[in-house]
Amino acid sequence: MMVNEVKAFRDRAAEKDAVRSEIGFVRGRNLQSAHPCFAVGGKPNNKGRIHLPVSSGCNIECQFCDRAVNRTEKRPGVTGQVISPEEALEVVRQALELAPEITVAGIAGPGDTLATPYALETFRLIGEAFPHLIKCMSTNGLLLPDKADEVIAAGVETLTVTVNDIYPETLQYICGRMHYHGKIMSGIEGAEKLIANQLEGIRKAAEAGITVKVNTVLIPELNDDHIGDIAKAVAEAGAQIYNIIPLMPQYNMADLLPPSCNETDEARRDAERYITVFRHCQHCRADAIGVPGGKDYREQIYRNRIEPEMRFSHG
Ligand code: CLF
Ligand code: SF4
Repeated sequence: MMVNEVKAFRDRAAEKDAVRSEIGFVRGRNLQSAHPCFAVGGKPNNKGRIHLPVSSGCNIECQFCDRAVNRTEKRPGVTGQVISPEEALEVVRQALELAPEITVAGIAGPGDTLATPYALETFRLIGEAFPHLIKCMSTNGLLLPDKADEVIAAGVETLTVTVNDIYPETLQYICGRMHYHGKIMSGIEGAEKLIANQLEGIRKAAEAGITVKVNTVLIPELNDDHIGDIAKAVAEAGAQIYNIIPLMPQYNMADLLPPSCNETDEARRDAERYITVFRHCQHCRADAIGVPGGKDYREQIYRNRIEPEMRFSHG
């Protein structure tokens, strides 16, 4: 390599290191190496997470979402069972014996974590019993401004908010009806409320020192031509990392085509102009246990308590 090439290579490496160290720290641990979903760069970090399926209820009706109880599907919103916060403690204890590489206790459904009180109750219990685990919550954000103080008090350290659009004209066709403060909202009015609450919730959480990631489901012909705008808005609100999940066509979007790999790559490049992009997402089930993409221990842990198959109603 010529001297100038070596210098350029070193500059690029230094820039990447700077971005990684900006992702955030939890109790002195760099999330880049301690949390599987905050590992930016070319390689995953081989840390594990346990998802605790304590939250079955939801307060919105994403038009691609089909929550289900079964043992076979590998996608978000699916679990083999719903457990109580107390049962979650025993599940974590067993999982850590089988998979000590687990560093994160996450709650990602199968519904929304703030629509019912069980996720926050579980985090409080986990914080007492397993203080070394990073507490990670995923939410649609509708109730985040209302519940931010409780989320902070429960010790949540990393938070994912799913923001599928920042324009109500398109979001209204993605988020469906929502139940908010005893009222049913839909159309532009509902979408505006969801966007406002998500951005306000991200601001509150980030200001409190929680590291915020945003997930966006990439939906052709709805949000695919303005992913950069979404990334910019959530970065300005305080999010530090961004994950684009290609649409898995289900429910009222079952007839849509998912985006191609090229379209997904293009959306990631669009987002990367504003925010660091995470590229190792494994579209985890709500009861996944282990390193994302590696061996899953859920069958071993839940062997004796698989519930009958069912689908949740959107009604
Ligand atoms: Fe779970 Fe999500 Fe926390 Fe990770 S998953 S709540 S941030 S601990 Fe990770 Fe799985 Fe992708 Fe989610 S690979 S689906 S981004
Ligand atoms: Fe499904 Fe949307 Fe509710 Fe998540 S927020 S459980 S994707 S309807």
